[in-house]
Order: sequence, then C-alpha cells, then structure tokens
Amino acid sequence: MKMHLDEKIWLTISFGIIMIFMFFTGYQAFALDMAPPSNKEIIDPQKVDQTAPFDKPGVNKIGENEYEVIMTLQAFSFNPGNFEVPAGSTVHFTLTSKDVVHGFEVAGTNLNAMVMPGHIQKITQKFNKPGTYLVLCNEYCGAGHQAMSTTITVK
Ligand SMILES: [Cu+2]
Repeated sequence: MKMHLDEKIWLTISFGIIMIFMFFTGYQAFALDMAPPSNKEIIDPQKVDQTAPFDKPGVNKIGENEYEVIMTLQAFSFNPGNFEVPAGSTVHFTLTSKDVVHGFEVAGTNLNAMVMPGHIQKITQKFNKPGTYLVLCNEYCGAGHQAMSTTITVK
C-alpha cells in the first residue's frame, strides 16, 4: 500500500497522542491509585432498620469539627432530614436506601451519589461556607420523587 508522507506523519502523531493519554490514564489508575470513589459494603435491603449503623440514623459528633451522618433514604424522604452542622465541619455521610435507587445530591457542593438498596454509600464533604444547602434526590424513584428533598444548614 502506497501512503503519502503527510499521511504517515499525521498517523504517527495521532497514534502517539493516543498512547500518551493511555499512558497517563494507566499511570493515574495503577501507580497513583486514582479511581472513582466506591465502597463495596453490602447489607440486606430488607433489614436496614435492624442493621447497624442504620438502626440508629442521625448526626453524630465524632471529633473536633467532624461529624458522621448515618442516613437512610426511602420514598420520598431522607432520614435524618433538615439537620445542622457548624461551619468548617467535615461530614462523613454513610447512606443506604430502604427501597429503590435514590440520589443524594447537595446543591452547591460536589456531593452527588447514587444510593442503592443493599449497598452502603460513603462520602465525605467539608462544609466551609455557612448557608442552607438543598439536598435533592436526583434518581427518579416514584410518584413523589419531585418532593424528595431536605436541607443541611451550615452555621
Ligand atoms: Cu428518591
């Protein structure tokens, strides 16, 4: 096959760029251990109320400016809902669903998680700016989905 020199040059450059991207992606994934956050703990979705820590949902202070929120999501509410944390707190969320797939999105932050029945979702966020943060379910979960919201007040 006869190939024009320009074509060879551009093919080499494109192939080289792809290889460079693949190298960096591989380096980040394997050498730097960067990956999307994931938590592989599972529980029996029929027994959420009896399974620790979800038998006691709530907001617990676990250190200086550090809180743990044990939350269950169910059609169409968050438990606990409308809670408060002081500004500057780091909040560790432990979430699960009691029925169907729900979403946990906190507007104005990077918090956005899918919460599935039978799975424990863990995410951490530091709340520096005082204000009222809207928490929304962003996975369609049934007839009352649009009403599934709560707030986190930071003050
Ligand atoms: Cu929902």
